[in-house]
Amino acid sequence: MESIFIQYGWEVNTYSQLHQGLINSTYVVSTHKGEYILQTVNHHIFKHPTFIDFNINAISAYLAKNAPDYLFTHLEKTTEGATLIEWEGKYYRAFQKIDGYALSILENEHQAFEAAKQFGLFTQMLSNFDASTLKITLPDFHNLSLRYHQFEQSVQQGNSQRIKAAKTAISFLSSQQHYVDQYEKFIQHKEVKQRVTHHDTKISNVLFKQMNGIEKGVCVIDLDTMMPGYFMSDIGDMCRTCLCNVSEEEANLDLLKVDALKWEAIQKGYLSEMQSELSNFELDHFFFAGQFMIYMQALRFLTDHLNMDTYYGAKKEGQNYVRALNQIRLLELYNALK
Ligand code: GN1
Ligand code: MG
Repeated sequence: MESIFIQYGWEVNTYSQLHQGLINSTYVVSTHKGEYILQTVNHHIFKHPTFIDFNINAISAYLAKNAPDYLFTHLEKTTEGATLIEWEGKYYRAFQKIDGYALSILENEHQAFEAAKQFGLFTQMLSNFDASTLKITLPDFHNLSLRYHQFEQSVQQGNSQRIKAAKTAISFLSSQQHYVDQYEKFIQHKEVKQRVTHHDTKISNVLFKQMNGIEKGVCVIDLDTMMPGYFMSDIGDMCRTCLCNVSEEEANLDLLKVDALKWEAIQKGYLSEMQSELSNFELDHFFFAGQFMIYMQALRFLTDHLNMDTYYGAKKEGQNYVRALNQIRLLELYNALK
């Protein structure tokens, strides 16, 4: 780490690792110039860390010119002016730490409104930015047809013991393939547009702050998967992570509850920024967005479990199986809202 600190010209007082996110490693570093967030980019998953760097810098420059007051995680420059460091086979980048806190579970619908408003504002701010100029940091990231195909492959080629034990979950997810057809119809529709999309709008990717006694969303973070995409990805992941009273790690499925008021709040919050941007056809797919993302996440977790956790990793035996079952239960509860 010392060599990284030197490249940024930091005199470091303390640093510690934050245990958030499944993919990258994140540290908070306290220096003589203030606090920074330092991250390694997982280049086994993000094969081209330079693409992420390009995208964040492109958006950063656009916002600095067109919306200088918008709070954004501008990348920190090294003493040589670089925003991405390659060092001993790892990639590093840093941001100034923004004042605020992240939540992993929402307590009330006000927070759901605030979070959705921030994600809506993000896309809205960039509505005149040409999304097609962004690099694709993860090809087919939210391509449900591909995710389904990968799931089928894992059922064919994965660990046979795990496949046997997961029989019920496998047949449930197979029986819900209609979501894939619906997704295909959605993306092919002429009223559907690709915009600058965050693609990881889980609740912990919004920062909150108390302002005059009111809890406000202040900005969105974690822009690695920011690329052209569909609004369904962002709404969907909010539904997936904001409506439930427990996280995707919860193994006791009886504890899961889904809150209809929070669903309303997500819709209101997002539309407070995005109403005029979305077509009627897109607006009609608000509920489907949640089904799409919860279903996809269940597929992804189960696929990884059957493939011996090669993507997400697992700290405990069967962790991705627990997550998959959790998401299946969440999907059932979500559908009951309708
Ligand atoms: C991963 O690393 P993190 O927690 O930001 C994943 C998301 C999943 C999420 C599930 C690049 O995000 O797609 O929704 O885990 N990111 C990638 O917790 O695969
Ligand atoms: Mg992420």
